[in-house]
Amino acid sequence: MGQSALLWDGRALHEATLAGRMKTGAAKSRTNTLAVGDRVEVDVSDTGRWRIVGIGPRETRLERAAGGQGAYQRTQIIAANAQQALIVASLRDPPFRPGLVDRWSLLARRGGLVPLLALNKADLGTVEEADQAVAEACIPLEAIRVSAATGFGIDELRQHLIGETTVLVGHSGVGKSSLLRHLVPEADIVTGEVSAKSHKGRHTTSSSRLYVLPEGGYLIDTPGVRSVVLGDTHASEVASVFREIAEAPPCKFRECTHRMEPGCTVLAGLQSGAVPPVVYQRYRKLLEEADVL
Ligand SMILES: Nc1nc2c(ncn2[C@@H]2O[C@H](COP(=O)(O)OP(=O)(O)OP(=O)(O)O)[C@@H](O)[C@H]2O)c(=O)[nH]1
Ligand SMILES: [Mg+2]
Ligand SMILES: [Zn+2]
Repeated sequence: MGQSALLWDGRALHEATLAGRMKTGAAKSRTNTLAVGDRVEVDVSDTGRWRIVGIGPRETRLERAAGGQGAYQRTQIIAANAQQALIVASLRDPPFRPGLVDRWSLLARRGGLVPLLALNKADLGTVEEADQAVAEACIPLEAIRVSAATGFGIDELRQHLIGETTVLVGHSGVGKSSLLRHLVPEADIVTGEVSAKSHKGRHTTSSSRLYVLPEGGYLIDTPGVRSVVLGDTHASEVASVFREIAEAPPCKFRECTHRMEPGCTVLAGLQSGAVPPVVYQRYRKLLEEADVL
């Protein structure tokens, strides 16, 4: 979000600009000044112009690294004050990638949001295939199988959203906006085509937006991002994504990264079968990709 925004006052949307002194602060900051979901303080002029003069404290933040290193690392706040992150993935077109779910799950937990999974495009396979994809990947999240094409699972999904602020995240083309269209019927939402060749959706959602759910609560649609960069990450954060690793008994060393340390209960669990190999492989992959501290 740039220097202007749409504000929801509980009844209507208003276009607002950022007050001058806030722009000065924005130039120095290494992140976006305003994020969708922010609660703001406004000043309304005699002529009816809305200006944002302050931003309230953020209860949660979904944030990703956006280039730069060390002290110069920039971040992007994808959404503020959402309680849940609905990670949308598709069974096919684009193919299901558990590693992406892990990354979003880490970012959500880090920012104080509860991650959930919606496996969309269930119509492109059988129910068994959808169940199997989630089971094989040992995804430790509440997982809802849905299809925006047929409406399958939408009622179940709706139950999870009532009264909460939920941000939709996931790769381009997985069907975030299509799901939103079911949930917020009157919304005027643009969706795009997935090219048959690349299986990648065109970036159809170009900026994040908040929608009001008819049953109460809010949904935030975001553009699909190509790279989910974690930035500085502690090994324990990576472990927290995987149930079997997070719940393993304490290792001999408190700072154990579960790679080769003696007295590691995760490595022992891998031997005994308590930690499934697929979980351990994904843990190692995420650990390597993250700039682990
Ligand atoms: N078969 C099938 N196609 C779907 C389903 N949901 C969405 N699609 C199609 O997938 C394509 C992409 O859907 P979008 O809703 O635009 O995807 P998005 O996640 O919002 O994508 P970005 O805005 O680019 O991040 C469109 O052609 C949709 O019609 C589904 O459940 N089944
Ligand atoms: Mg979209
Ligand atoms: Zn260990």
